[in-house]
Amino acid sequence: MGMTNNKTVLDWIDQQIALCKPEKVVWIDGSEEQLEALRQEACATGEMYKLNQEKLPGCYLHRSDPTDVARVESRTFICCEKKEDAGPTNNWMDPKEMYAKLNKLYDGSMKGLTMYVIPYCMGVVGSPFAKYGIELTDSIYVVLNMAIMTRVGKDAAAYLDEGFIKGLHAKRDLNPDDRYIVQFPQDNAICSVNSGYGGNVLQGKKCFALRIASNLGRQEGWLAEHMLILGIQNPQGEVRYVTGAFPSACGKTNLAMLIPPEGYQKDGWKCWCVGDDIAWMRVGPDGRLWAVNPENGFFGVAPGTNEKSNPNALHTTQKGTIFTNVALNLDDDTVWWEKLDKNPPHNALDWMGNPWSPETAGGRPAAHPNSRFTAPAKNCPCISPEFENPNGVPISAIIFGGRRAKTAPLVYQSRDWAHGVFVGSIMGSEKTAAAEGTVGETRRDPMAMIPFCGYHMADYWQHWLDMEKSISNPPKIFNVNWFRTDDKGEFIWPGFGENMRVLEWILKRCFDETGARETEIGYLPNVDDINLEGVDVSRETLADLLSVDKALWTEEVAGIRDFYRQFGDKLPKALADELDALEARLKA
Ligand code: OXD
Ligand code: MN
Repeated sequence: MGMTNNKTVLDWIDQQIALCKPEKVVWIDGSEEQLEALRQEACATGEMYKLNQEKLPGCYLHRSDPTDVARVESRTFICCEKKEDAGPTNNWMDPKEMYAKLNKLYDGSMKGLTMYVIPYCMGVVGSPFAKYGIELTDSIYVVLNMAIMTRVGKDAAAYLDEGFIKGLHAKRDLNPDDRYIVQFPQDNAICSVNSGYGGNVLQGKKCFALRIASNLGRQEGWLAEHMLILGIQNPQGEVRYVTGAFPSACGKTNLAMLIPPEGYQKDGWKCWCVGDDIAWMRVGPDGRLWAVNPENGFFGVAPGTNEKSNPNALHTTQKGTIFTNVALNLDDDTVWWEKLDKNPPHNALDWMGNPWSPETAGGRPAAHPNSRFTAPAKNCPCISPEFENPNGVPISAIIFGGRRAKTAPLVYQSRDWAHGVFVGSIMGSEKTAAAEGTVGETRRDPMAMIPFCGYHMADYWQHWLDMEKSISNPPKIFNVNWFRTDDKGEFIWPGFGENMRVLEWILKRCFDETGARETEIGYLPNVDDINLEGVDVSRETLADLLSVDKALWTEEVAGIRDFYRQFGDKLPKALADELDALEARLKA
């Protein structure tokens, strides 16, 4: 269709056509006419369902196969040449062996089907941060989701000469035993097969923007991170930016779209969302770290999203959104999920398309716990005016967080960059009853990158440590924990919008505008350094939230030693030294 004359691109596509043998090949040009025709086709075949267009204009529902509802870490591979370069936290297979396996699966997989060629851009097209890719897929659902999550079509295709990430996706028969999500860093290539579920097959997101991009960042001297980007505007009108990494189920999307408490709003504070999941960060000419969100939409978890927990996310999903695996309210063709409101529909279909009502469900959820919305970023009421700034936004603070009942205080600041990398490397969450494994056991998830780091985790830490040399004006690094509990297991800190109080302290620390006290684990606020006006938290409770239990931290040191052991002599010496220094301070 003449969207590119690039011979490398065209030859590669021809090879994939010869392999998959589609009946037809269609290039996605990004036009509304073409996308609309595809929506109609998907509705005609039952792949999508058109929702109430008065209440939810441009919105559709899709149900994935019940055996294909989440990312599958056990079937996700990093296929670099040498096993030791993938490290102990990734699955690895020899690239030749993997290609042989995949080629068998792809061979003839698109017979009678259409192959869609999606040229796409991660980042603002033409910006110095942007990277380009092509995903070949036999799924209209993938095309339509990619058109929300990334910039697709002619504009992106015009830049393919700058190099591109090769992506191939075939749904095949969705056999879970032959499901593969594979990254080949040496070839800048991604292959997914036997899945139709978002996180596995929308290749721009985890596969490209994290697993492949983390490799590019290492080679080119920048960082591809699993982080939200949030702008915080103070009453003087100045906007300061933070990025934040959190494991799943820690409220990352809520923090990315935070609404300040009423008192803060009256004083003129505002928050702006730049991104909710991924940050690409480079050193700017001013020596600061600048971040862009390479995505163009949100692929958010639906259950739990409501008018209270995250009104901005809810409003974002009211138009132009694809819902996956939520419940359908048959009375008015709208959608529902657990905790959306207290009025579950009585005449509904659950996420599998079976009749559902609260009376007859017997506790069966209406929506899958990992049901999702794919919504355009521009719908978000608090989307940052800098969202499309090709140079990104300057980062003042990097925040790491997890879910810890006792150990981690509400917030602490690292002593310096290397200590901050240490703080990121020991991130973890305690298992809740919902996750498999022993309740209370800490699952370490350094920088929230365990499933997404495209090379050896210890080399990744070394890359973080090395970045210090090129950042003359580095962001300060912090850790937060919204999840401390009392003796009854109840959360002590109210969280949500009230987290603004912690963000205020963090940003003030970055500009030497507030105090702190030095402890064994880093710098903590004094009780008077956190604003408690207008929130039902006493000074005593805050003091408790800001306490450091030496006995627990001594246990923590032992846990970290255990965790570090698997990285052997690849563990950066700077991190081993940080651990020893922490232990020494606790003993002193
Ligand atoms: C996501 C994830 O879907 O981190 O963003 O799993
Ligand atoms: Mn994520």
